[in-house]
Amino acid sequence: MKTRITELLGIQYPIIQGGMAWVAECHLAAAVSEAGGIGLIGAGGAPASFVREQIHKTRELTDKPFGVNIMLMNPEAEGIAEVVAKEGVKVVTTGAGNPGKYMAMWKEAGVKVIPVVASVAMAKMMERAGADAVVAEGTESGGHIGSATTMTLVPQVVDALHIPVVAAGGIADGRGFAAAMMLGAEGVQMGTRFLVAKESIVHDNYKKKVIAAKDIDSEVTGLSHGHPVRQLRNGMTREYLKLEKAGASFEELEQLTLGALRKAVVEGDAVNGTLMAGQIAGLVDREQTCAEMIGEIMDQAGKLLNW
Ligand code: TUI
Repeated sequence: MKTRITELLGIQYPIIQGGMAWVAECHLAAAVSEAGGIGLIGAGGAPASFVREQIHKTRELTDKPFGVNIMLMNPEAEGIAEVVAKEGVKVVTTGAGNPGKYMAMWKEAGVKVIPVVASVAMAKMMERAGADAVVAEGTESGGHIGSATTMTLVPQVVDALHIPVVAAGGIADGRGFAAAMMLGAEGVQMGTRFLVAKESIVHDNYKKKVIAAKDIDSEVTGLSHGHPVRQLRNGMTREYLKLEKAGASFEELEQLTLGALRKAVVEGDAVNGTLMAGQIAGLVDREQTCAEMIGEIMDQAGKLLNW
């Protein structure tokens, strides 16, 4: 299967693993790359030294290309951007901001740049700034989200750009993959399905919640202060939404969420932790290896698309 994304990244299948903070570390990234997609190390809120270490560990686990995702709200984003250039990783993806100021440095280092965008305006800005591709991420996604749905965003971004577009948000099987291709995407990015991979270090309590989740089990917190985050409904979201409705300040709400993602991923606190997951969690029903997941998806998509 060949698209401009497989060519750009030198990979077998155009499947990018989402750069999930705390979740996407060397084991998951290497497993996805070994399976023919491209794995990412999710820098999240980590320091640059951690990211460098993770790059070295991933290189020990695979000879295949992999990348780094930088969450641009991280105060250490600049240092991480430099590590990515110095280490010469294959590709960098970015989220939650505009990576324009790092673009020249990355291009000079030969790093492919694929910003994650949630609007046509941002997508066009990224193409003008020299991006190699974009990920158009719909509001179905887990974590920090925009407002447009994948179904509406992807074809509009495809029409507005010349560079290839990767679809994200609500994709977890071969049908979603095939649908994304029909919308004009040349690859997909998936987070929620890989969250429950055998190679994912996510605490079992968290994985079980994703596997048990039904179609309407996610909530969006933080809409009132402009940082909407999709996560599974639990004690944390109930408390947050109650405070948010009562007009709590950003600082007050921050207190509640501080460290909550780590609490869910590392400690397995499924009540007070933030269980970030996309709306497609209802479709994700078992733990498998990344190779099994990718094999199944490509098999199903291949039949639908007559490859
Ligand atoms: O970044 C994501 N998803 C994320 S980041 C994250 S870490 C976090 N942890 C706790 C609380 C909040 C966040 C969890 N999930 N996805 C990519 C994405 N980027 N979605 C939306 C955007 C985006 C939004 C605005 C990209 C650019 C943008 O532009 C704003 C600007 O600066 O012009």
